[in-house]
Amino acid sequence: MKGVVTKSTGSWYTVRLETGKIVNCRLKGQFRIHGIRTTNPVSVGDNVEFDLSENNNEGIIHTIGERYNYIIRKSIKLSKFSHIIAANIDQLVIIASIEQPRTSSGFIDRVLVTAEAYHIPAVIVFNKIDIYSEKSRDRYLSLMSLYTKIGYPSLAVSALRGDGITDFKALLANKTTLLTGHSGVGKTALINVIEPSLNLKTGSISDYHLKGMHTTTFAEMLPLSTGGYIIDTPGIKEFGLIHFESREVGERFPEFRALLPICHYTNCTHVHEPGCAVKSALEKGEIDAGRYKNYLSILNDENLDVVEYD
Ligand SMILES: Nc1nc2c(ncn2[C@@H]2O[C@H](COP(=O)(O)OP(=O)(O)O)[C@@H](O)[C@H]2O)c(=O)[nH]1
Ligand SMILES: [Mg+2]
Ligand SMILES: [Zn+2]
Repeated sequence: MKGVVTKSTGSWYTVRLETGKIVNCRLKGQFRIHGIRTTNPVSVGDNVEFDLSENNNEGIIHTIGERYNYIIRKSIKLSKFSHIIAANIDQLVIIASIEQPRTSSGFIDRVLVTAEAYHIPAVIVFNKIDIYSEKSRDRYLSLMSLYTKIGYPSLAVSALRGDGITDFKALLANKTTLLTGHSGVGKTALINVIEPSLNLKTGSISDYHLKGMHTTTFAEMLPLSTGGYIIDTPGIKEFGLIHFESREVGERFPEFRALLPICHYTNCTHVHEPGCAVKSALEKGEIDAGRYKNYLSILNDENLDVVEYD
């Protein structure tokens, strides 16, 4: 039998069949996956094959399908090991807000760079457009046009008023989506609007404290009635905190990457090198000054204002 792992609690795995049926599974013996040393051999999002036990109420996983991507977090206690947060993710959706709370472009760019590093397509969704001042409205419209031009689809929505919800729903249909964004931007509210039956708790202040208390948090995939899943990851806090090699950062900015072949030096970091195509594009206003500033911050590994988020 085949299914996808939607939840894992360490030794038990919740496996969902195509029919929607849920089977609780365990692993058969020891699993070793080549290439990475992990604390969890099977993660949320893994496609698995299993046999049903004799009494038919539990499964024994014997095969794990090849992953086309996965995101990891270094295990704190055993630094040589990684914890796979989720596998086989179709897209990363960043929920942002201009107000209450404000999401900085530095945060957005850092998440985008991380998504690029994992080869996961990213989409930016501005929520709470119902409360924006005129100035905030100009801000999100200019950010939307900036990111769309670079190649990141962007959407404006209001979980409260319903703007853009049809598009948001269509964006998630039949895909496995990892949602991210600062606490309070309305991730849970948006999930509730498109999937009221889930009835998730929004704006709960205990949320953060609960997370802080548990050392290990497990991701969960929520099935959508449109097909597809949303990954709700309490442990995603560390997601944006990857360390990047300086050579690598420019590769993760698509509009910079496109210009690198024109830079005089093949290993140009676009900072001080003569004949840099990125810097000349910046001077001409063809590269966004904010993006360039955020690029320098990531390059210098400044923490920007990466505050707590989930
Ligand atoms: N005005 C307004 N408030 C919203 C909107 N979406 C969410 N909220 C509110 O913002 C707060 C945080 O929402 P929540 O979904 O818990 O955020 P999360 O931490 O990202 O999951 C709650 O009080 C929501 O009611 C929106 O589109 N407009
Ligand atoms: Mg929430
Ligand atoms: Zn350059």
